[in-house]
Amino acid sequence: MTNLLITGSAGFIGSNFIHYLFHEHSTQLRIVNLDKLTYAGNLENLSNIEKQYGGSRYHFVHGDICDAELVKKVFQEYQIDAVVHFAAESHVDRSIYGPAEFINTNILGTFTLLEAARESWKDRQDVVFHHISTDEVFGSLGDEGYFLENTPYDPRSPYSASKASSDHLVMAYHHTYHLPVTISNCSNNYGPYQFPEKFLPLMILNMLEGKPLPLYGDGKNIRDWLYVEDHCSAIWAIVNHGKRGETYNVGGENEWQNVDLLHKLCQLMANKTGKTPDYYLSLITPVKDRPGHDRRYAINCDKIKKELGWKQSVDFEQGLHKTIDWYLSNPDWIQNVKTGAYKNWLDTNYIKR
Ligand code: NAD
Ligand code: TDX
Repeated sequence: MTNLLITGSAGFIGSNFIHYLFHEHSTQLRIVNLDKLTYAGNLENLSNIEKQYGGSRYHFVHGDICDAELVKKVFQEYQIDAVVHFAAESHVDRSIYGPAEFINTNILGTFTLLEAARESWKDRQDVVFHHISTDEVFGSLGDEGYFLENTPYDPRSPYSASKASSDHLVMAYHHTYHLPVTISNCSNNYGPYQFPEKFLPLMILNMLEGKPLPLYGDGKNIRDWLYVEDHCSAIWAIVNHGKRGETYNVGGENEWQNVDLLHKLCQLMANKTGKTPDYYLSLITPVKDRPGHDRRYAINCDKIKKELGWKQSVDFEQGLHKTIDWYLSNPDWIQNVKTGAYKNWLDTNYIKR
C-alpha cells in the first residue's frame, strides 16, 4: 500500500493520524487528505506537514465526500489503494440541533466513497477501506458490562444513528461486493487539536477565560477516555494487519464520571496556572441535560489486543498533562478557532441551554 486517501484529516483525529504516520511510518506512503473544511476542519493543524511534504508525499484536496465526481477523480488521479475514512459530522449536540448534515456526510458521504472504491478497485484484494466509527453505535450501558464487537447496535442520537448506518453500509459492501473493509469502534478521544466544543477542550478553554463550566444533568454520565495517539496506532495496526470484513473495538479502559473528570481537570489546571482549585471548581455550572444523553460507554478491546498486539501506551495522567500543555502553549490556534464559525454557533445555540 502506498497511496493512502485519508478523509477528514483537517479535523481532530485525522490530523493527529497524519502526524502519527509521518512521524512513525513516513517512508513508503503518499497521503491524500480530502476535507471539506467545515467549521471543524482546520488546515493549521497540518501546516508543518504541508511545509515539509506538501506536493510530494502529502496532498490536500479541498472537497466534499458527497461529491461523487470529485471522489472518483481523486481515486483515479492518485491511484488510491487504501482509504482511512474519518470525515464526519462528529458532535452529538449539533446532531440534536440539526441532523441534516449528519445524514448527508455520515451516510451519503460514506456511500459515495464506497461506490468510488468499488468502481475503482473492482475485485482487487490488496487494498483496504478502513472506516472510523464510534462506541456510541452500541447505545447506552448501565452500571455493568462492556461493549463487545458483536454487541447489537442500538444508536440513540442522530449522530450515532448516522454512524451506525454508515457502519452497516461498509459491512454490506464487504458481504455483497467483497470490498476489503475494516471498521474500528472507538471511545472518547482526547489530545491536541480537538475542537473546543467537546468536553475536555471546552472546559480547558472556559477555565482559561473564567467562564462557566457547563456540566450536563447530574454529571454522572460515564465516558471511556483514550489518548488520540493510541487511537492512531490502533487504526494503523488494523489497516495493516486487521482481518478484512471484521470490526475492532478500541478503548482506553479508563472510565470516568464527567463530574469526577472535571474535578481532576480543575486540580491540574490550578497546578499549571497558579490559580486555586477552588477558583476553577466555583466555575462548574450544572445545566439542563442533553436530550437522550447516553449514561455509560465502556469498551472491551481484548480482540485488538489479542489479535493485533495493540495496547494503549499513554496513561491518563500523562495524557491529560500533554493535552493541557498543548492548549496552554497554542494561544494562536485557540484564537483562530474561536473567532471562526465555532463562536457563532456557540452564541446562537449553546449558551441558551
Ligand atoms: P472532527 O469533527 O474534529 O473532524 C471532522 C473532519 O471532517 C473535519 O476536518 C471536517 O472538515 C471534515 N468533514 C466534515 N464533513 C465533510 C464532508 N462532507 N466532506 C469532507 N470532509 C468533511 O471529528 P473527529 O473528532 O476528528 O472524528 C473523526 C472521526 O472519528 C469521525 O468519523 C467520528 O465519528 C469518529 N470518532 C470520533 C471520536 C472522538 O472522540 N472524537 C470517537 C470515536 C469515533
Ligand atoms: O459542555 C459539555 N458538558 C458536558 O457535561 C459537553 C460538551 C459535554 N458534556 C458531557 C456529555 C458527555 O457525557 O460530557 C461527555 C462528553 O461529551 P462530548 O465531548 O460531547 O462527547 P460524546 O458525546 O461522549 O461523544 C464523543 O465521543 C464519541 C465524540 O464527540 C463522538 O464523535 C464520538 O463518537
